Amino acid sequence: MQAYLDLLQDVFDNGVGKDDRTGTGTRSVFGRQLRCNLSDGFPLLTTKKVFLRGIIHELLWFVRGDTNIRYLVDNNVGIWNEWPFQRYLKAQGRDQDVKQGSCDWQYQLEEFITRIKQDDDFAQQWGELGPVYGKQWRDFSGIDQLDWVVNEIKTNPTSRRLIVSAWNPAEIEEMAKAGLPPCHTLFQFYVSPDNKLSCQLYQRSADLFLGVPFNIASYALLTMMVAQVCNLGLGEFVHTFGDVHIYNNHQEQVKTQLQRAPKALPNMHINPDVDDLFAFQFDDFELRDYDPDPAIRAPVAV
Ligand code: THF
Repeated sequence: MQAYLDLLQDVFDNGVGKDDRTGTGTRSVFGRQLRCNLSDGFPLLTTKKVFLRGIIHELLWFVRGDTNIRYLVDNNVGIWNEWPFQRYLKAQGRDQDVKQGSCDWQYQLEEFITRIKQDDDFAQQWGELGPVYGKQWRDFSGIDQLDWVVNEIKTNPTSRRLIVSAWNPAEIEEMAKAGLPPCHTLFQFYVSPDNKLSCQLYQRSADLFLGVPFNIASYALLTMMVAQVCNLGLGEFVHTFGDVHIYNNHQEQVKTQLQRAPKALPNMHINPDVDDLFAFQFDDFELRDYDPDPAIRAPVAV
C-alpha cells in the first residue's frame, strides 16, 4: 500500500486549497490513479487500523440492494448515520441549533440511532438514504446490474462492456436530498486471457484520508466475491480518481500516518462454498495476519 501513502503525500504537498459543499475546506488535485495486484494480499492499510467489520457490512448492504441505514445500525456500523440524522434535524428546523460535533449533537445522534433500532416506522421514514448505491446496483430503472454483470462475465468474458453504474442522472436530485450522489460512480470488470478478474473504479470525489481506505478494501472484496462466483483468478484493482482531496481537519492525522512504514498485507479468506453473489454472509469472510498500527480518529464531513 505504498502507492496509497505516495498519493497521500502527493495531495498533501501539491493539493490546492478548495472550498467544498460541506464547508470544511480541502486540499485537492484532479485525476490520479492507484493500482494493486489482488494476489499480493488483501489491500487493507496497515499504517492505521481500518474498520473492516464496517466495510464488509456496508458491502453486503449494497449487494442486498438496501438503502436504509437500519441494517447497518442493527450491526453496529455507524458510518452512514450522520446523513439521515442531518436530514432529520433539518426537517425539524433544528439543523442550525445543534452544531455538528458538539456534545448536544452527539447525544441527539445517539438518541436518533436508538430510535432507528427500536422503532420500525421511524426507521422506515428517517433511516432511508434515497436511491443510493444499493438501489442503483440492483434496480437502475428496473435493471439488476449486479446480476446482469455476473452473468455477462460468465457467458461473455471477453466483453468490454462489463460496467455497473451508480450514477443515474434521473435520480441524482433524490439522492442529494437524503444522502449523497454516489462518490464511487462507475466500475468495470475485465477478464484477462489467463482468466483473472480485474476491476476498475471511477471515483468522482474522494476523501483520501477517511473514505479511500474503505473504498479500496470494499472494491477489492467485491472483486474477490465476483471472481469466486465466476470461477476466475484474481487480477488487479485499479482505482481512478476525479477530485481527490484531504479535508483541512484531517491534516494532523495525515502527518501521523505519513510517518509510519507499511507492513506486509493481510490475507482475506472467503468461504469457498459460496457460489452465488447474493448468498454471501458476514461470517463467510475471515481476515488473517492483519497487524496494523493503531487507528487514527478523524471527523467525517457531512
Ligand atoms: N463523505 C465524506 N466526507 N467522506 C467519506 O469518506 C464518505 N464516504 C461515505 C459517504 N460520504 C462520505 C461514507 N463512508 C467513515 C468511513 C466511511 C464512511 C463514513 C465514515 C469513518 O468514520 N471511518 C472511521 C472509523 C469509523 C468507525 O470506527 O466507526 C475511520 O477511522 O476509518 C466514503 O465512501
